[in-house]
Amino acid sequence: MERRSDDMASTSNVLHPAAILLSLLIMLSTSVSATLGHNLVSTIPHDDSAFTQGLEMQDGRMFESTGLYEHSQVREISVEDGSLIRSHDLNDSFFGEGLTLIDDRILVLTWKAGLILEFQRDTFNQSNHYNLEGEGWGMCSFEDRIMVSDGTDQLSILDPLTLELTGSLQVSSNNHDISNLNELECVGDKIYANQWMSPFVHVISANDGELIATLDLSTLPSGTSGDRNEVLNGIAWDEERQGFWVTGKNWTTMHLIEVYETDQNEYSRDIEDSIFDSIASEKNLLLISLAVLATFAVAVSLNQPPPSLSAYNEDE
Ligand SMILES: [Ca+2]
Repeated sequence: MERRSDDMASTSNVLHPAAILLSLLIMLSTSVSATLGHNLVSTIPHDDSAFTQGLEMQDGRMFESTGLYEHSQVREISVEDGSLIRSHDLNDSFFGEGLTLIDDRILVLTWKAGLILEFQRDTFNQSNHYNLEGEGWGMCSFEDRIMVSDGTDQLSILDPLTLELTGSLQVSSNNHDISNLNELECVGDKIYANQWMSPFVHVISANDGELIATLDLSTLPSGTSGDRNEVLNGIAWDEERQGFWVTGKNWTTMHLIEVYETDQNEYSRDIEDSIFDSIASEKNLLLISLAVLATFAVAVSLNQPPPSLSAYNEDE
């Protein structure tokens, strides 16, 4: 025990405030999410009457759900040219939202009706419906669970067979406002989430809800008139092409993009910027850190261990 006390006292004499600040910055940087880049691979037409709410691919086929009362549909569209293959009108009383596919079932959310509608994938005949608590915004599915957004920063988890609520996933981030999560895409162990009224797709860990990265798609052309409601919404992973199809509400185009991590220099700048954003947003931590720095600076200038360590030695 005495040996350990000596080590700690000795170490305290060589600690420099700059080293402490560096450690603080490294600590903060570990909680910062990364920024992703994208390449535009190809573009196909998108029906500009489609108020896109959900987009998903299965076995090379693309399915879309659309919203607005009296205009909501579930659709299959050609991934080659964007043309409509088949569609089915939802009841006029339903405002369609996101969709996902489980085997040969298409599940379509309704916004405020408290229902999830089920259609047969190959006929679009409605085969069932399920109750949903709260609002429905976006939906995607893994093999063992369905994820549902409701416009908050929390996702509901449903059983893929019964659609009963089995849990929830709180999405967390130190630096970003991640409310208004909307259309979803489940890929691997991640959830890609459109954020309503923004050009951002947030990449979320499906395991713990932590925000991993954010994709900024503000440079993609929408072809819209600029109506504020015609926002980016709709993301579907294309396994064959190893990219994401993305579009928006009433967009005239749909884009296939490749997603990549930004280059090292740009990534470093993002991290540095984010670090200072973190410091600004974590005022309490900064104040505590300044107090620690002041204490150690005084201790070093007096060439003696800080009071706390002196007390520790005396106790020993
Ligand atoms: Ca999707």
